[in-house]
Amino acid sequence: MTALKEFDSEIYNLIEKEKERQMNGLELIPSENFVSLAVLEANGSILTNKYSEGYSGKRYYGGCQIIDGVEDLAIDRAKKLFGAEHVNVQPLSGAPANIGAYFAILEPGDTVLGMDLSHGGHLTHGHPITYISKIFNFQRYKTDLETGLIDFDNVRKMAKEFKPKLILCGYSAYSRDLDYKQFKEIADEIDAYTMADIAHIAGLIAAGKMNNPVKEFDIVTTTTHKTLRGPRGGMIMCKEELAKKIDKSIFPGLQGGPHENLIAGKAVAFKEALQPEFKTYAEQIMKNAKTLEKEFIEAGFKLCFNGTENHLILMDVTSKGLSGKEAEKVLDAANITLNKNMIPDDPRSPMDPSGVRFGTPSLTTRGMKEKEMKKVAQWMIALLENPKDEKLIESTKKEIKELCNDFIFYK
Ligand code: DSN
Repeated sequence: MTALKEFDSEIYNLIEKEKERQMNGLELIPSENFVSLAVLEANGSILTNKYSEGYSGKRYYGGCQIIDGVEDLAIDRAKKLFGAEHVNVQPLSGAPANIGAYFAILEPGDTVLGMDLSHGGHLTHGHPITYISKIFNFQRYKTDLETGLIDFDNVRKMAKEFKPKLILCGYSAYSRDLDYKQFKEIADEIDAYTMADIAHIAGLIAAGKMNNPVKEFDIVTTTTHKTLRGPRGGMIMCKEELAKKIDKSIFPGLQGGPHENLIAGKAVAFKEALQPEFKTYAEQIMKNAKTLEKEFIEAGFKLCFNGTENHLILMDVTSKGLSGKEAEKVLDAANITLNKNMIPDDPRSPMDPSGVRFGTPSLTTRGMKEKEMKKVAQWMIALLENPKDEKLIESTKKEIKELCNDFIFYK
């Protein structure tokens, strides 16, 4: 970054500091990851200069012949990766992907059945604070508090009662796999569309480690930067018969010019995910999550949804006398980064909820395995059980730095 360093040392220094933070700490936010240098180079390339509103072969700007090739490659690779009939790689992120999908198939006032936020859903799945909740009528189902699974009898009951035009699944803080067939059966009974938001687990699905809704569902949305390990961005996959509606909804319905440098980054990440090593990576993410699960259960912590079948864990910390905010703070002080999070039917507020959410994609990218996960869990447990012990915080921070030195990802 010589040009940046020379021209803007303030931004350069902040980027260097952030790199140091990322490398000297344990990144456990389950929606984050470390992209390869190849992805970074594509993201930072001269493709950022180009306007290309429209789609391949039908652009509103001249000079798009090369850009078409970039976007076509991204689409072809995504189709291969997920078995999708049609792919739109232009959504700027997960929220526009979801909103674009709604506008493609719904009319204002239509009903959508989605998951409650505190049970693992997402803001864009209809939380009352969002603008889309003023346009569509969102009804929210929940998980079964005993089993941690989706209560399909209740989903069916709600589907019959509210007659949604769309049934939505796929979540941001849910740690179990999903039975997409059951959602599809219920949707077929009431002639509703099906949509899955696989943002968190896309990499695990691409690697064949979790159930894939793409064949059965009408629409599947995702971000590209979580377990899929690509650049920040979104993507929509759908059945061929919805292709035109989806494309029109993203552009010109919702967005302007796509960010082709990021689309190139997506193409590179998809190529990486098509390699055999990516399967090993996805498998290790899940093994690492299972290792954390075991350690926390043995230490008497309460895991929501009865544990994990993917990359993340949602954990109630109140039984240890802490709130999610306090837990986040003490771990942060020792360079362990995760996020406070609501737990199902949380009696506390979103800014100071009962739980924390953490996961293994970033540490697995750095090459950490079960042995390191045990250490990570032990550090976390000791800190959560002794949150006021400043000496412990300082010594843990030092030990973490030593471990991190053996797993530097960005030199
Ligand atoms: N903000 C993302 C997450 O952390 O899960 C979802 O959009």
